[in-house]
Amino acid sequence: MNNQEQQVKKAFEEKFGAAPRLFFSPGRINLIGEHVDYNDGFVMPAAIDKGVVFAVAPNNTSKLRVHSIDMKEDLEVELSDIKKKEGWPNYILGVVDQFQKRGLPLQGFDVVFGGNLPSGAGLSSSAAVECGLATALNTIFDLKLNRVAIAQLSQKAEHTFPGVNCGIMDQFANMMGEKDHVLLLDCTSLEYKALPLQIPGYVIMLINSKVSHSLASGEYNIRRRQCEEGLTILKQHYPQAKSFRDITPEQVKQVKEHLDADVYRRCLYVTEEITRTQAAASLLQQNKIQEFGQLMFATHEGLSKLYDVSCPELDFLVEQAHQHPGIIGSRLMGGGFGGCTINITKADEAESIAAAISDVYTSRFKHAPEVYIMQTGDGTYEMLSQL
Ligand code: GAF
Repeated sequence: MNNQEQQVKKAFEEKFGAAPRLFFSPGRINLIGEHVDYNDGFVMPAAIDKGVVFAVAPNNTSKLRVHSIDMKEDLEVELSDIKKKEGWPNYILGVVDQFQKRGLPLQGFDVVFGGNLPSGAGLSSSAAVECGLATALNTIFDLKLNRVAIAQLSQKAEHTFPGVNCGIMDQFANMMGEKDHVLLLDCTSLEYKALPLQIPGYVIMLINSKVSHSLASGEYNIRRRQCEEGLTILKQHYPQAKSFRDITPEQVKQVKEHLDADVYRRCLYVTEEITRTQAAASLLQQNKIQEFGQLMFATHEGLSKLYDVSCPELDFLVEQAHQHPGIIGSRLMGGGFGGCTINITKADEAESIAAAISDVYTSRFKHAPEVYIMQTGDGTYEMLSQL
């Protein structure tokens, strides 16, 4: 058992005086396909080996009692009184509310949870909390939801309580991830292929700008609304199109004057990114990594100039990456407005490149970035061997 698991288990035993079941729920990275999961596109995420550990047990009361190790706070609520609150409790209460809305019977339970995902880094700690708790409740109360249903329930929980109208990517990667694979996910049908992630001689390096993003700040939901508005107009011009994936960037350009200027740029980005992700999937399967990396740079350009979800710090990190031949692809990852860039980097140069980029970044922004070499991992699981 690693330190994180031991700490969570011990905290549970001390607080609740019972033996819990333990669950691990991972964060995620995404190679390419950004802001297209809620636009019927394709994405290419992977679960990682860092995440959130849950210790959970029924408590024979009518209450849920939760302790967050990272926030050093408690939450105690009657199951009959589930309402929105401020901050982290919403990720818990939203999940409980979704079980109840689906008529799935919960009884009182105790939870302690704690993680090792850097917060605000764009590694989806929110999906890790939602899916981890949902899996634990599904297991201890034997509710028989399958893994995709848990991802969907968790996505809905994020919409209704924290209030972020996210797509399915993060929760799907969290539940369906497979070590050493990325998932090529069709966000319309939820069909997916687990593609082996073998890039000999390269590592996946994240550089955390340490600018804290806040999807809930509203910009994410605004992007989503702009895309919906754009698609409605595009469908009037292209009645055969059911979704963005049936519309080409060229077709968006042809009706530019009918779209609001920002809505036009959002739609152009989305149609380009959907095409790009399909091309990237095919390149990855042919081991054409250099070309794959070029598409990552192109994604960043689109996220920065058309989708307006970058910031000076992320643009700077990607510009720096461009100047190092040892990095073959780089872009902001996740919702944007801060968090990390993802970089495919030569393994034997990663350390020196990280040091060089950290130096120039620190002199430019007066705070240091953090660098992580990522390992993929499995989707949420119960740590059975620890029982
Ligand atoms: C966040 C959301 F939760 C995802 O659904 C996805 O839209 C992502 O931003 C951007 O690709 O992580």
